[in-house]
Amino acid sequence: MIVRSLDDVLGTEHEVKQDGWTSRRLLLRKHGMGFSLHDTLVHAGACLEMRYANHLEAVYCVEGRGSITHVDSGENYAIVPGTVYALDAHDRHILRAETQMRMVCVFNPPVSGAEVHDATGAYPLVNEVQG
Ligand code: 9YT
Repeated sequence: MIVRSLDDVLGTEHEVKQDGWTSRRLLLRKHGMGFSLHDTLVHAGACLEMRYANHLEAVYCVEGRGSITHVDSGENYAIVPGTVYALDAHDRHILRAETQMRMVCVFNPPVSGAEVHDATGAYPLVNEVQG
């Protein structure tokens, strides 16, 4: 069994900050679960265009409010506590935070820990050997 807490991550290399968000990565590839689990803050006013070409992601909002736009369809959805969205088709999306949002994010395959978005809004696929 693995037991971790946010305090284990804060101030370490697994607290990853990029423009508009801070991702606290609680479970990583090295934990062997087949997914990674992040407690992510999306900062108030952030407008993030992303497309995870190499990953599937589910995101569950527990605090704050904002919206998500599915770029190809133009569909827009409000995000409030209790909303989950799942990017099951490597969807290009734009996330907007009206207030700071706290999101629980799950990635498949798992991230290794320190990944940041590239110019396309994706994370690289880290191979099994590098893990
Ligand atoms: C909600 C979202 O996608 N934010 C960007 C950061 C990312 N999800 C992460 O690594 O936690």
